[in-house]
Amino acid sequence: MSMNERDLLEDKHFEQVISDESICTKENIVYEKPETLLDVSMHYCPGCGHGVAHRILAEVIDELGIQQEVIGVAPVGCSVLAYNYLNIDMSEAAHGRASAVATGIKRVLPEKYVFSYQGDGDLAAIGTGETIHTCNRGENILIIFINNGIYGMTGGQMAPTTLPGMKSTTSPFGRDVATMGAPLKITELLAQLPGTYYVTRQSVHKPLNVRKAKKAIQKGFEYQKLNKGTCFVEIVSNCPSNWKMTPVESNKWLDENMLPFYPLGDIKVPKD
Ligand SMILES: Cc1ncc(C[n+]2csc(CCOP(=O)(O)OP(=O)(O)O)c2C)c(N)n1
Ligand code: SF4
Ligand SMILES: [Mg+2]
Repeated sequence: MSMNERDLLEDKHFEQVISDESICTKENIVYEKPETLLDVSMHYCPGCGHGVAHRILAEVIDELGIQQEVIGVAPVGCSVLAYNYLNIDMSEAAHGRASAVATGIKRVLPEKYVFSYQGDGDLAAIGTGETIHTCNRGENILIIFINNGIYGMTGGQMAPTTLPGMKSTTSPFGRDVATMGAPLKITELLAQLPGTYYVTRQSVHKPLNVRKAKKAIQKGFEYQKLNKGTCFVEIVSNCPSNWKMTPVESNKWLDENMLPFYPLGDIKVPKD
């Protein structure tokens, strides 16, 4: 049998298997694209946590059935194009201003579910003022905060969240706390403010953590209906490209270095 004939036979066999209706049943489906996630290629680097975070956000929106009721605000940073991936109403905000834009949208349309999606440079550097005052006012929005310890989009500069000793393009010998300050644990800080209702830190580097992060986003939306204040979900994430690691190495590094400094779990939970 020639190579060509063998290939044809294998193709035929493959077609038989995947077209076999007894296998391709609804019960056997283990993976489906959420409706809220558009069927387009994402620009994220391979293994980047942004893609996983988008997926679970889309799944929650589908499962709560709020696709027509939700409005998102995209940041500046690698997730600047989030509106191209989520099939919902979205607005763009200038760098750092997403929570202020979300505040305006929620106040004009209080019946809608409103969230911002922001990186650490966006939320904890240029947008520190907006973030603190949004949370202090207790705006009824959900803030999703992707902390990868670096300015991803612009080429890996030091962020407020960069770990002590961690190398970046602007701290090539590692972050020196004496001259560059200590990393800002903005999530713990925001939990102190009376306006925050639910504050939690999660990650998406392992399947169990992905499920927990998804649950946290779900709670953030559910609590929004109670009008009790700001819900804040931090997701500790990776940046394989600027950390200069493979995706697997970056998740291991995250586990061993990011999580001891940014421990996972709820920081503020509703009392009633
Ligand atoms: C006013 C303003 N200042 C600076 C920039 C340049 N800039 C774009 S993205 C970015 C950092 C993004 O980092 P982060 O928010 O952590 O998002 P990531 O890319 O890591 O997800 C900066 C400084 C800008 N676009 N606008
Ligand atoms: S640069 Fe980093 S944060 Fe940005 S898409 Fe690539 S891996 Fe993700
Ligand atoms: Mg970042």
